[in-house]
Amino acid sequence: MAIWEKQYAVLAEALKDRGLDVEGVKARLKNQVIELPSWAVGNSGTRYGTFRSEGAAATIWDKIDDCAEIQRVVGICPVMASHVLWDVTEDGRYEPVRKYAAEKGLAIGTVHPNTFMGQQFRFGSICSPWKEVRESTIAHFKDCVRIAREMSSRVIGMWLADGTNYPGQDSLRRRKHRLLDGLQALYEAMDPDMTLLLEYKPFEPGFYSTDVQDWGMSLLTCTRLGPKAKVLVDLGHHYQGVNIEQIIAILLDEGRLGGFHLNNRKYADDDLMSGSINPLELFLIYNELVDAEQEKLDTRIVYMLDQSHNIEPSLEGIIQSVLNTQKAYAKALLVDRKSLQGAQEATDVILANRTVMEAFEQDVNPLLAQVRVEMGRDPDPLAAYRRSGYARAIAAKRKGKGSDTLGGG
Ligand code: RM4
Ligand code: MN
Ligand code: MN
Repeated sequence: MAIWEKQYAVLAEALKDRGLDVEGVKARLKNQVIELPSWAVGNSGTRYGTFRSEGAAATIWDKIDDCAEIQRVVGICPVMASHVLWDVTEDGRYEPVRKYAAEKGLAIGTVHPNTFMGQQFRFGSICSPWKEVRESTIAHFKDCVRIAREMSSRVIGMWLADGTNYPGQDSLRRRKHRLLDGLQALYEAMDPDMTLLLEYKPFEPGFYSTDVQDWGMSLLTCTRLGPKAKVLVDLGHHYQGVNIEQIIAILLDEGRLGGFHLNNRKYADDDLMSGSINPLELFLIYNELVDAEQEKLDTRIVYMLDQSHNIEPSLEGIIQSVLNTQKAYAKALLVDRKSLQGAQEATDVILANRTVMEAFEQDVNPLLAQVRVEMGRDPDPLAAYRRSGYARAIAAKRKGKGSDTLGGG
């Protein structure tokens, strides 16, 4: 018997004693889904440069292979998100992408249009004062709907780099009108069962103003557009000290939380591995999600990683992020909600806080190992990946073919 098996037996016993449905917790952990972004498996970096890895994926086909390998070891990532900018096919057809992914056991998730890379975007995309750019961006949006259909994706993920650099550069109100007009055109082109996820970001590349700068602006825009539009929260897109879990709670309550871009940061939009810098914050976010789940709110939410693996090997960084996120969810599932509610109603601040922290402090590794084994996976996905020799195999096979996603070399 491995040590984790003994630890799992003790933990399961203790949780049952507390009246927790351990089988139910395991079932929910098995149903967790995290989308893998196609672009994260390739070489990615910072604006200062990219450190290349031998064997990094260069084509959409390589990316599918890599995501399938990650899924083989983690078991909760059967979906790959695609970025139209970096995932172009040789002939502009995307039906073969869906087919190849399906052969590898993957579905295609969120489709991301390109609104930032290209000379035409100097003053923005749909908010640009240049009419031709607004029109060509809308035409691109419509093409993204076609691409999504061909790949059987039902979700369009929208991040706009639109903003200005100097006071007076453009009319902030007119830009707001252009924003709504552009998104309205996309919204109308979407199928009735498609969802539009609108991401916000406080600054960069615009350093004076950003057209969708915060969750308020995203929510306002989504409300104007209609029920198919929801807010996407990228965990790196807030100023320091912002209480992200409270934003999550509010959006959940309003039925407008559509998706996450999971990553972690120390300072700004650092795109570090999910749960690597502030695991408590990730846990508290999941605590709100579990709370909403248990109160039967609408929790059809897309969880996607959006990270940049600058120095660590990409696939290992992604696996580690998946495991960290899984851990946060597992801990949140263990919160003693009855005691918590009791303490809250009795205004017992200390006990309420202790109840939440006890779940955070719980070692859930044995529980997750058990879940993985029940799913036919290795209890330690990272070790399984390292043992497989996959990194060596792709380095030999793709020699000299790597390409960069972000940051130029
Ligand atoms: C942004 C944002 C978007 C991503 C771009 C490249 O900061 O996170 O999701 O598509 O970067
Ligand atoms: Mn993002
Ligand atoms: Mn970002």
